[in-house]
Amino acid sequence: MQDYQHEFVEFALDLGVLRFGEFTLKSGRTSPYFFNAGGFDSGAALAGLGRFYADAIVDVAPEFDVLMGPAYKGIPIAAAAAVQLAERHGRDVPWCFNRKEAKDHGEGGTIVGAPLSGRVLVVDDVITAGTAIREVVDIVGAAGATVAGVVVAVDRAERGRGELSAVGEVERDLGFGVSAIVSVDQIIAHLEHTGRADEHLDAVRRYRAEYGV
Ligand code: OMP
Repeated sequence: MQDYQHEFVEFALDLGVLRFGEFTLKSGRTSPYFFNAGGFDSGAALAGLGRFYADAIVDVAPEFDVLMGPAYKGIPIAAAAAVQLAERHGRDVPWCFNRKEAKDHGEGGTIVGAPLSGRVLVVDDVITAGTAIREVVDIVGAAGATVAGVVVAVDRAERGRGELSAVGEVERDLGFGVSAIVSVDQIIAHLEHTGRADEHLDAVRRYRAEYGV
């Protein structure tokens, strides 16, 4: 595990973005932990988030023509990552996001920002069962563009539709890679290493054993 991954888990814990309790997920599963990207709710928090994504993009993302943040939670992530790619890495990349509902006046359409064309790097918050990512693939495909890869903050490493992991299924079915700043195993390793959230560790391990791969 890299230093930046430890730092990212600390950052998310400090901001209460990574929290413990009882949460119902989109998949219907009841999880003892949750990553709420909406909790990066100040300028400094968003700048920090953008740095982690930008570092991860430089580190692991494939070549791409445009950065895309799916509505809603991907939008500030794409904006923050684009800023930090320019500021810290000297890479001024085009970026865009989609609207959930098409607009029929003004500039119209569902895509805001740079044209959604060519090789698209999608940035989003979390992958659990892979549903959200499959929806984005449809949006990108409808624009005549191709998803080159996906970068998320957290890979919960859970089963997708079958016995494979959600990431494994997406990679097999859709033919691009999904990378994460951290996986749940790295979160667990960080908690074990630091002793933080010690009282929740067993519940997270049990959940991982039940739904993980
Ligand atoms: P899937 O579509 O099942 O992959 O779930 C991913 C989505 O669930 C994310 O884009 C979030 O909207 C939401 N989510 C979180 O934000 N944080 C979590 O820790 C877990 C989920 C979730 O519901 O699975």
